[in-house]
Amino acid sequence: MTGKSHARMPLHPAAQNGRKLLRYLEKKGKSISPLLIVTHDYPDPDAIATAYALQYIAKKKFGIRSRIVYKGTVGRVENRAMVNLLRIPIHKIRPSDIRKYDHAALIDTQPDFENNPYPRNRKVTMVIDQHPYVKKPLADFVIVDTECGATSVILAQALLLSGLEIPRKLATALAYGILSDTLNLYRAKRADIIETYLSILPLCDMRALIKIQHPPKTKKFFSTLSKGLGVAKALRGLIISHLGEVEHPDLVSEIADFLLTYEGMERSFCTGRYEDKLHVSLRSNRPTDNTPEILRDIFDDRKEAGGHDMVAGGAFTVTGKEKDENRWQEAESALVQRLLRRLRIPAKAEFYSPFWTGGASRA
Ligand SMILES: [Mn+2]
Repeated sequence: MTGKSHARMPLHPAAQNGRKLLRYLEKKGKSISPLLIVTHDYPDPDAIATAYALQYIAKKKFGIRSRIVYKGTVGRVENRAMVNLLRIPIHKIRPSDIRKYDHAALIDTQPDFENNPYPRNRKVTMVIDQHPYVKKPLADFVIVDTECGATSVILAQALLLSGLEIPRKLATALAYGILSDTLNLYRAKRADIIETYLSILPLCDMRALIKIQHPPKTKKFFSTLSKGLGVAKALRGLIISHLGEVEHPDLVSEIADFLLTYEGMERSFCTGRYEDKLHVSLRSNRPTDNTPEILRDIFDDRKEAGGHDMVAGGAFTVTGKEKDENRWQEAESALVQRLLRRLRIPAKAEFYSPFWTGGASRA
């Protein structure tokens, strides 16, 4: 539909945003170079692909140099496979990065969100995101498209409109970013999301894409999964699992995704302890659920939870240096109590342990 004869046809929303981005970069050019590209903490494929595409366009078309940084880890095996196979240059943020770069682009996150390492008191140059905001982000340039399915869609459109050659690695990253954020396009609410994906797909390295989607998983993953299943409790379409200490926080969302696939389940809720924080994931397959809103409602500090569509996550500090088992447990059970209340499940309703194999005596 983007053939030459249709040049004056109105662009669909993703393409409009792509063009808006190109125009901004053209106007600013080297005045915003070098640019610090900051993703959200524990970046997911969508954040990684978006950052990578922004770096490519900025450099190749406008001569803007940049560095992609994140806080936390790239934990999920799929995400690590993506970064390794496609050789995506993303780096752990260093304190000196904040000092050295005058310009920052926040990707798949916003200045007011708690899930990025950029100081609240520092001016942000660009924001490109899909998450709903409470307060309009303060920045020189803002695109927040809550209906775009994945932030990668905006960058894929910018790339398609830029006239640049599209490297296979980059196309593959964007395709995976779109797939993973939209649950294989299931959550794609607009036709232009699917159009964008289809435009990028022929340019992909299909072998790399399949390897990213099915990477070998570590023993640690299976032992965490085993534990998560063992302690899982379910009632009324809700399945809950407290993983205890985890090797990396992405395991929490991974297990939550997996538990949601148990037949009869509509929502999954998972927690994991990492360093001094409790990491929390909530998943739903009820299209009417505003999952991020549910999670925010059960957090003390609403800013510590977020997400989009039927995916939500968050983290908050529970304990200091002395790891206090009681405080962890209190935090976990307080969340569950609030969640039950929020979902109007009576407190006296009884959980069952669907996968418990440790003996008959367990309550
Ligand atoms: Mn995203």
